[in-house]
Amino acid sequence: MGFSVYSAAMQRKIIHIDADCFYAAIEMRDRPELRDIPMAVGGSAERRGVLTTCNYDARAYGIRSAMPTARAMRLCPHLVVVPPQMFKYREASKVMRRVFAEFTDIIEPLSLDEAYLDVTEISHPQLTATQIAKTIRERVFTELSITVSAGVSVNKFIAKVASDWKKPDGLTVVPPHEVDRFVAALPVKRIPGVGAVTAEKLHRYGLRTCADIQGWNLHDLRRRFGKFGVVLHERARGRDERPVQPSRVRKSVSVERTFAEDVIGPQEWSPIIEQLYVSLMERIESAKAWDLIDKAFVKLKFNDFTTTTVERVGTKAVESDYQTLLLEGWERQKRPVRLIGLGVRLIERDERASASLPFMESVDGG
Ligand code: TTP
Ligand code: MG
Repeated sequence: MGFSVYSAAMQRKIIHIDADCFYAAIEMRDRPELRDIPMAVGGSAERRGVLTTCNYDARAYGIRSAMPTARAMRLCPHLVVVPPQMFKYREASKVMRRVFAEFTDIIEPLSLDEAYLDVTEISHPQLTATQIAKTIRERVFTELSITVSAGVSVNKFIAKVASDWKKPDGLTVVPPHEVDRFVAALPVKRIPGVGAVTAEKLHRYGLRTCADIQGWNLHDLRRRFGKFGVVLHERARGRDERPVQPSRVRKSVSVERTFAEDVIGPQEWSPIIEQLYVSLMERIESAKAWDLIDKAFVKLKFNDFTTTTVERVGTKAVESDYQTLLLEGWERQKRPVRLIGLGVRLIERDERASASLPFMESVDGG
């Protein structure tokens, strides 16, 4: 699971999620007196600090991430600056990722508050990529009381630009048939990777929108912009073949099966479990993960599309443990089942190394 090969004709469905003024949002959540006033998170002006971020009230004054606090205070003398509390942001980030993981395994985190999700395989007419993005936004708000913006489109590039389109608290969908129009009008500085310097250079050549870039051939773009010219050539046409790459450390091995017809309940699923169990064993074998198994887990999706997972310390990849876990999961809803998944959680390789050989940690390097 987690790795997919697409045929050229297959249209991907990518979601990009990015929390709104992330650190500031967490601080405003926890300290209501910081809401509705310009505020920022960062070091103090006296200590020549810089801002990590600021809320949208502060942005109205031209205040930005990475700005020296002293300069921000000149732009807005009543700006309130609070120190960062990283442990809180890490915690919130984990919760966000847990929400994403309820929908797909193909998650590529870019930073604490940002990730790409590939939902090509899990979306279907009753659960479109747009609906998944909506639900994720709602779920994050329920769990964390912060808003995230989302972009939905056919590749990473458009999804990322789209998530920024109606920030904060925005959802922008660029369906396949609108990609060309969306891209043509796009100012070059919106292309990720185009900073102030490149934008300036593009402008000097009269290139202001992606439509302008489309008028240049690959050769000329390469000559003027080097390797990045190739990227410009692609992006200007709305193309981006980069796959969503789940984090390199494999954290689980699993198999799952969606049924053509819902399975009524445990009395029906024995033969299915047997088959799934065999393919799980094969997966573990080919991943050479036998000695990394931490515990067993199961996943059930019910006919109302809710999903539940069950795992317990001490469970192993033996069939009887899966029977027990499945029964426990089913008891939660007692509804017909659309999908069953079996898996094992793995300990991370470097965790194992440091557990058995603590002195190897620095040599191992991950
Ligand atoms: P961003 O997503 O770039 O910014 P943001 O979430 O604050 O605001 P936006 O609504 O525009 O998405 O970065 C996420 C967090 O990373 C941000 O809250 C603080 C931190 N950060 C820094 O510490 N330094 C920086 O220069 C930037 C850009 C972000
Ligand atoms: Mg953000």
